[in-house]
Amino acid sequence: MKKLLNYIDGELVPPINKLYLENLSPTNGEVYSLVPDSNSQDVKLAMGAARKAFKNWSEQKKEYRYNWMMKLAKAIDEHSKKLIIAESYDNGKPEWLAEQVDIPRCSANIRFFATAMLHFDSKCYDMGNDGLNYTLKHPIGVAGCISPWNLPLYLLTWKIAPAIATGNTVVAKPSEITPYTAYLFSEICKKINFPKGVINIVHGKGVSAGAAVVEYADVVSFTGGTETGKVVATSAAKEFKKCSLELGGKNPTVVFSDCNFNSTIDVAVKSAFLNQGQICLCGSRLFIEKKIYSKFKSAFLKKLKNLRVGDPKNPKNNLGAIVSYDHLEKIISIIELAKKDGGKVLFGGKRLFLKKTLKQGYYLSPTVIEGLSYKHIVNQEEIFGPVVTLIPFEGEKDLIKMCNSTKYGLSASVFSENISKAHRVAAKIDAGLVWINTWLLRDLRVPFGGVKQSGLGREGGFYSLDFFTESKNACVKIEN
Ligand code: TXE
Repeated sequence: MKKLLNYIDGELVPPINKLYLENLSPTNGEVYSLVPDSNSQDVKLAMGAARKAFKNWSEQKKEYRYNWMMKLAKAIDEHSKKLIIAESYDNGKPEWLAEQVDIPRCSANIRFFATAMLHFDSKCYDMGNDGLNYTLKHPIGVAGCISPWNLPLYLLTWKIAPAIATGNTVVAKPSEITPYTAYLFSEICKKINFPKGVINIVHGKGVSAGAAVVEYADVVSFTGGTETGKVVATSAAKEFKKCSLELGGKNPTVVFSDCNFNSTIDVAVKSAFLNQGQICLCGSRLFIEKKIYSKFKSAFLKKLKNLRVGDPKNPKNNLGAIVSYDHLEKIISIIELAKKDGGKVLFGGKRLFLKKTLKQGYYLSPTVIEGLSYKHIVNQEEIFGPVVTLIPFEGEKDLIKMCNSTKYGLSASVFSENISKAHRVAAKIDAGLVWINTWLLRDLRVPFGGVKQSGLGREGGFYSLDFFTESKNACVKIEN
């Protein structure tokens, strides 16, 4: 049985307590590796390595860090096939999705921030004859980067890259549910002799290893559930640590009668079910203008008939497995609650059992529910699975009230060929990101993050570089 290892001070090492957690593949329900069940002792070791490496790494020229990051990105691309297969097997997503999105984005994240750092500048405030102000942007120290299981290596590199580009060093804690590609990433770092101690990866549970990372890091970047985000923020607040939180969402997809109907159907299906609906940006509440509700419903359901759930290795399959048995059970319990409270399951709603080696895998049909009030808990709480609800609306006032009725505010999509109306609605929806006539069209420079209980702060482009640095203003007296 493969035992994964922590990556500390450039070496791959076992947890000090020699304890391991079982790691299953959701594709077949089988344990296929063991993950270090690290605790604060391992995290302290990693923090020591990161602090030791910080002085040299932070004092090097930007070009030095750029060169190492570009070398790392190249090495990721050279190992992409192995990473794709591993990501799919560990998370359950289709291999084609890992190949088209997850893994290419890992090296893209690293290249993007390595180059962004070369253009990262600051302002000067000229006081004429009196004085001159300039702003220095210094790295903070050791960045604690904690990532979730839905886009494992994609989100881990999205945090590590800006942290090290700005001269910080990192102790990262990947999700214990999907640790494998983080482990392969650390093997790649070791293989190219990436400067020791700059990147450290400690595996383990959130309540032990994760909590220790938050406790000992100088700055914290977290992506995960809203409830966990509250725990992380509370811990970071004790020492006024900068803390970036990317949390859950309950994102509206708004469809007006004057939308481009066929393309809206295609995008709405993708937004609902990509990565088995396990993306914080997925459109899980579909608000359909009343006059086209039944037309949209039948076209949406017809489209679902062509969606295939199955072996993640088969490129013809659209959906793979749900990430874990517990998460599968949580989603099914929400579907049962919806039915109990009068919701009508228009499509799916059941676990699927595949054949032969995959029969113990965690597969679930894409599911569509209608007939629940917008205030019902199924329309209020994030499900984070292939389950969407249809809600008719009349008039913008009614629509905005329903869209903004949840505690979340991450993203939204608005479909209408009337751009003034789409813009007006986009401006009124509580969200950090709004797409008009599209979904998940991403420019890495834009501010990425949520409002309300979807998060704190923004990632992306210079927003990330600003987060991982402290601004210092220097003011010089000008002698006349
Ligand atoms: O997140 P968790 P998970 C949401 C979605 C999902 C829920 C749970 O609702 O159902 O989060 O997903 C570590 N101190 N999103 O389980 O539990 C944990 O080990 C420090 C939205 O992935 O929050 C893991 O590495 N760390 C999100 C990471 O936090 C702790 C994407 C996330 O775990 C910790 C994924 C603690 N006390 C899930 N407890 C998005 N917005 O993209 C746990 N962890």
